[in-house]
Amino acid sequence: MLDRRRMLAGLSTAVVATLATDKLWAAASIKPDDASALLVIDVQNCFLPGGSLAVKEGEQVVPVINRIAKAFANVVMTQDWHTPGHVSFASVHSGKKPFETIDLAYGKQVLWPDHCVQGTDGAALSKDLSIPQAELIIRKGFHKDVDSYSAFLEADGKTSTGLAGYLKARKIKRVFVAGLATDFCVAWTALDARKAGFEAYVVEDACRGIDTQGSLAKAWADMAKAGVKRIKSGDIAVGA
Ligand code: VGL
Ligand code: ZN
Repeated sequence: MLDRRRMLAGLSTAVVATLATDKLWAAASIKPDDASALLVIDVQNCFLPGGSLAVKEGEQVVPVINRIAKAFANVVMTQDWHTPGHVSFASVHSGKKPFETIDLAYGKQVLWPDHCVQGTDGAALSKDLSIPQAELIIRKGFHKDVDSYSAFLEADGKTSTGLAGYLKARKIKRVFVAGLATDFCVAWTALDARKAGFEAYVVEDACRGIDTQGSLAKAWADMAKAGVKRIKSGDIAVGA
């Protein structure tokens, strides 16, 4: 017969075991497979400290991305890649300042400081990224009159970058999105990934946001509604 003390001891062992199992499970429950791709969005000098559109704490995503990238056989990086005098630059709209908005033929456009001009050092990927296995670098925003936050579709909502076709041809089913900025290029990429039929995960601590006019809260709400999963880098199993 079990006495009360032994019963309690047995119970607490079971509780501890359950907690420990839960914790291990939560610590690294997602194992990227061959049908998974990491999309590293716009980790470019312009968005890093000293850049013309520096994202607060932007540099902090780099070590996190380098670490999780080890878990991925498939990595695509993006570069915001604007023409000089791009329509998204406040400097080409007289009387307008960065972070104000204007109405363009395709909808509302936030105006930005000049950034990520083709071929400039500001448009270069961070030299601290270390993802030698990355297979594709996709450039976007290179049409002078159309912006492109999303790695899939330009802001006109119809011009494709070709990324969905590439990923489908490579038999990718799920994408993990990281980089800059959470509320613009990361969010628009994750939303378009869902629209194109991919499972989409955003790795929260591998991203940082700009947060202008409530954009960050809105982006998370839009992503939740679209079925984008919000995870942390610790949820991804890296290494053996
Ligand atoms: C981005 C604003 C303008 C981004 C790009 O990478 O999130 N944001 N261009
Ligand atoms: Zn841009």
